[in-house]
Amino acid sequence: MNILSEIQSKTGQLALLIDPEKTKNEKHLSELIKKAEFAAIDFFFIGGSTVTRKETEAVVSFVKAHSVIPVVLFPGSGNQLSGHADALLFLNLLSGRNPDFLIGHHISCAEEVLEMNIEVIPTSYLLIDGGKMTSAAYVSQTTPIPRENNSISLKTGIAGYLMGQKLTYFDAGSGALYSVPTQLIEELKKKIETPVIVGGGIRSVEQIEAFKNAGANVIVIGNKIEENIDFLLDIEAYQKAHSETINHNKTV
Ligand code: 1GP
Repeated sequence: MNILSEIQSKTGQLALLIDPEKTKNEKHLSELIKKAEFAAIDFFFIGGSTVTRKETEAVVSFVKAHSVIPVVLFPGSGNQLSGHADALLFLNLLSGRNPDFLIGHHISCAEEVLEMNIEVIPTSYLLIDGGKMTSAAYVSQTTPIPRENNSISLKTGIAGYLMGQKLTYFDAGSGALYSVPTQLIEELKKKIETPVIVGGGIRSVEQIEAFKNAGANVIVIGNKIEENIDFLLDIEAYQKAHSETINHNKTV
C-alpha cells in the first residue's frame, strides 16, 4: 500500500497519535488497537517529542503484530525510527528557524532511513500557535506561527510545496487550547494540490467534521484519546452516521 496515495485519496481520514512514552502497557495498547479498529481509524501515527528509539521500536512492532491499520512514523527526532512501520513522515519544520529540525536530524538518520526501505514522505511541518506552549515548540526551540496570521502560514505551506514537500502538516501542538483555523486549510487547498494533515487540540466530532469540510485529508487525534479512550466510541458513531448519510444520499 502506498501511504501517500491513501492520504491523498480522500478528505476526513482519521489518525490516532500514539506517543510511545505515554503508552502504559501492552494491555492498554491492545485495548487502544481494538477500539481504533472498531472506530475505523485510518492510520496510527507514532511519535512524540522526547521518545527513545527503543520505545518507538517496541510500540511499532506491537501495533504491526496486532493490527492491520497502517503505521506512520511521526518522529520528534532522528532516532524515532522503525523499519517495521509502513511510512515515515520526513518532517521539515518550516515554521521554525532551527537548523537541527530543518536538516540536522535528517542528516544524522539519512543512511539508516535509506536502508530501511520504508516509504518516506517529505512533509512541510508547520507549528501554529495553539494558545499555550507545547512540547513540540519547546523541544524544537522554535516559535510557532501566530494563529491569526494565515498569510504567513499560507506562504510557508506554499514555499514547502515549491521545495518539493509532498504534504503539509499543520499542527497546533499536542494539547493545544485552540486547533488550527479551518480557513487556513481551505485557503491552502485552493492554491496547491498536495494533501493536508491537521492536528493539535482536536477534541470533538464537531471539530473533525469541520476539518473534513475544510478539506483536510487526515485529522490527527492524540490527547483526547489518551484522556478518554472511549472517545473512539464517539468516533465510531460519527463514522457510522456519516456513512449512513452517504448511502442514503446515494439511494435518493
Ligand atoms: C500533535 O497533532 C498532534 O502533534 C495531536 O495533538 O494530542 O492535541 O490531539 P493532540
